[in-house]
Amino acid sequence: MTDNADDFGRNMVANLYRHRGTTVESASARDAYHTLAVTIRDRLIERYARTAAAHYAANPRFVYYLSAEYLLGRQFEQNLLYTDTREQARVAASALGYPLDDLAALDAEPGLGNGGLGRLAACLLDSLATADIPAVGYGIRYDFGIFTQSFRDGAQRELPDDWSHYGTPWEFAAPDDRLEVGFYGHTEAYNGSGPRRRWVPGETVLGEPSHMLVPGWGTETVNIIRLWRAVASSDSFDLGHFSAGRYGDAVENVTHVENITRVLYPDDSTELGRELRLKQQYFLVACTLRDIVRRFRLRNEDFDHFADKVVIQLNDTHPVMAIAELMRLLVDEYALDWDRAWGITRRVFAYTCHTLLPEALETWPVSLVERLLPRHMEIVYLINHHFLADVERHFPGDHDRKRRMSLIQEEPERRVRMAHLAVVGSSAVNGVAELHSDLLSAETLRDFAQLWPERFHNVTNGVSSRRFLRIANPRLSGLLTERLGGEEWLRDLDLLADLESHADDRALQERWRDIKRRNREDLALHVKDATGVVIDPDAMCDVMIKRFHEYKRQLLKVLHIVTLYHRLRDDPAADVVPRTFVFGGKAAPGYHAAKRIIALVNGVGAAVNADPVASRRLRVAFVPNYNVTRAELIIPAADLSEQISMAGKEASGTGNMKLALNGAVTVGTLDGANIEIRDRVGDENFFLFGQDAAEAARTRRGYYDPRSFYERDPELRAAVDAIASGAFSGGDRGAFSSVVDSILYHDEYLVMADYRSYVDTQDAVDGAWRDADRWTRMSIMNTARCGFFSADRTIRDYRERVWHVDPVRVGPHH
Ligand code: 26V
Repeated sequence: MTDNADDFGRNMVANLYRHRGTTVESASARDAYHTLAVTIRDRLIERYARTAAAHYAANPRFVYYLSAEYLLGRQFEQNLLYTDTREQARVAASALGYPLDDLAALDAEPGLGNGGLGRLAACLLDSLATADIPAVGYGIRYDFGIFTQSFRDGAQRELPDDWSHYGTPWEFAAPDDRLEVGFYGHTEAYNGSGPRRRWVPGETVLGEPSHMLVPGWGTETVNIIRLWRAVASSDSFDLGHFSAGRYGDAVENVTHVENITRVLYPDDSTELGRELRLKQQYFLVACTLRDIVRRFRLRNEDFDHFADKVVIQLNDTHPVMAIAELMRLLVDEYALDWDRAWGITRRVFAYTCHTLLPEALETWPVSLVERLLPRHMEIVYLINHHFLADVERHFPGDHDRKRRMSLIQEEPERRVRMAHLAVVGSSAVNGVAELHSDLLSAETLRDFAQLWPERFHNVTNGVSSRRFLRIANPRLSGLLTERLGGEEWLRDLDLLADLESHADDRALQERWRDIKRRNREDLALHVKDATGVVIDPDAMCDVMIKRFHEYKRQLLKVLHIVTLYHRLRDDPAADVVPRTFVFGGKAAPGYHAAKRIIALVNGVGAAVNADPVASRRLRVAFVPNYNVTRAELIIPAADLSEQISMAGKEASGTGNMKLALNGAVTVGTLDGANIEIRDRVGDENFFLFGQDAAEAARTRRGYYDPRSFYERDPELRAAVDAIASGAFSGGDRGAFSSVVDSILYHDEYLVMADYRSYVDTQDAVDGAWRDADRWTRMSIMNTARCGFFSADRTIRDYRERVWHVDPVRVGPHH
């Protein structure tokens, strides 16, 4: 593919005719956007064709990443970068009469995920392609992604996210590859080559795949992500009903089937036990395994080689029914005997756990699984039978252990424990940060780690340097490239360490500060636009961006803001550093406590921003609808990164890594990957506070009286009283009483216990900020020492510890 501007422009005009059926003179902005995207896409398709050919020829071992969620972010800028066509595209866009940035802004973000887990999937796929690893990401093509958030009177409102309303240039549907998925029905015995069992589904639906291209950076490899969508067969539409004017009845069956992939469930911590969600999960699994087996059989015959050619990574428990499904395929459809099938299955799967919250460990009622997937229920019982016999051999007579480890929970109702099925059916299990993996082995999955210690690993998460540094922060990237003498750091992030020796260099420091300031100015423009709040680009940018959850403790941040507000109100000359508190994040629509905290942030923000004294130093900006696109805007502007979860609750965090890489200094607890960040950046470049995981666990187990902290600490008391008094709810004392009661009388996440340590540490943050050279040095050190948190390193760890796969080089274009 040629790369000069004339050719690019000619390709684009041809694409405008062919794909939009219009002319240069009458092209709308969307026509121009789409055409430009397609022109960039052409370059990627050509690489993809070569990748597919190389993979076919090599018949290599493939990584199949199974995830119910992908948070890809916008594709336009990334694909410009990965095809190195930005300049050509700029010229071509202006030939159509549009600035490139205006067209890039029309790119829709496919919000097919909730948060950390979905974004991690996207970062890992990027790094897999960059490392030339043969890989396919499998997922669900939701019609509606994570809801669009807005605020009314400070409270969260949810609107549907119709992300592909205008169609998307990045997706290729493959209706010819549709396949059938069964649900419900019964199982029966029959005589094949001996007595056998099989499933007779009561209902079948069609799964249609589409794919999106996943290019690697600086390589020819383009992998794909394959997303499944449920489609009704054309005879599902009832013409008779329609003719009789019964329009709702006419489409009832169509709607019923297509609802399976209608919407992403927006809960990321509590399982609602919804039948439709289990249907989604099985739909993904059934379509995907059929596809994996089909791909295997293109080049291989004997299932004895299956586990050499296939590794399936399970992203949390959502796709774990794949273990039972592969057993069903091998035993029922391909007539392998049970032991041989189990040997293959166990070698194929690997499982990543992303949580420590007990309420987030998925279980499904046996009664539901029996009804929806009757054959899978039988298979789970059989797996359990063999497994418990194994436990009995290792721990004879230890019935309590068998009860704890069983795939079936008995009380208070019988449920299938998906995490147990995942561990039993996998050859490797990993947590996502050192502390998390340790806690999994020592607590959550202790019995399993005792039985099979060799299965348990840590693979610390990482993030894409291409998206979160190069694309999100072009100013800082330009400086890094200049200082490091090229863009090699984008494939070897450890090279950032070279900056360290220049951390006190005056010229570098000044450039660094200037870049931060200009990034804050960009953010200020967006904040003004989106919220009306005016922020001072010279004020410290204090950022807390993540899902709203009690364990993440946005409430602790609120108490700090109220405390500073009170200090200024009591003494307008109080020594408080100018700060902007930037919040972003969504709460699950049914999670009332989190939604009250959102309303409280907005209430406190309104009071602070309107206060003539406090607003001279402090501003609060809650950016609505936080997503990957907003993250790319906020992160480069951040000075302070809030990572303040109760220790022992946040599995890893990845926003913490993105912020540190962009030179934000962390204020945080010893939780998740914060620990590893602090180990690397050094304690002098990190603001630590609060109880550690062991202390927090002890506090929670013992007699804990949150109210005593309130009684002893006047600043804390004043902050809580102000919230209770209606000061942030227009005088309505009831508005936040549930929030106040929860911290005063239960305080599950130790907000009260950690408050004083947090506020004192924030005073130290103020002190450090006042010394601009010291702060800039800390900022530089954070960037310089966080190369470890590249997702490229994470992929190397998965390769060595879990996957044992080799790269396949894709030949150059001739
Ligand atoms: C969990 C659940 C639990 C059951 C109900 C439905 C549902 C839907 C989504 C999820 C995913 C939540 C888990 C998650 O996102 N964990 C985050 O994973 C990040 C990547 O490993 C990690 O950095 C965060 O600490 C962790 O909270």
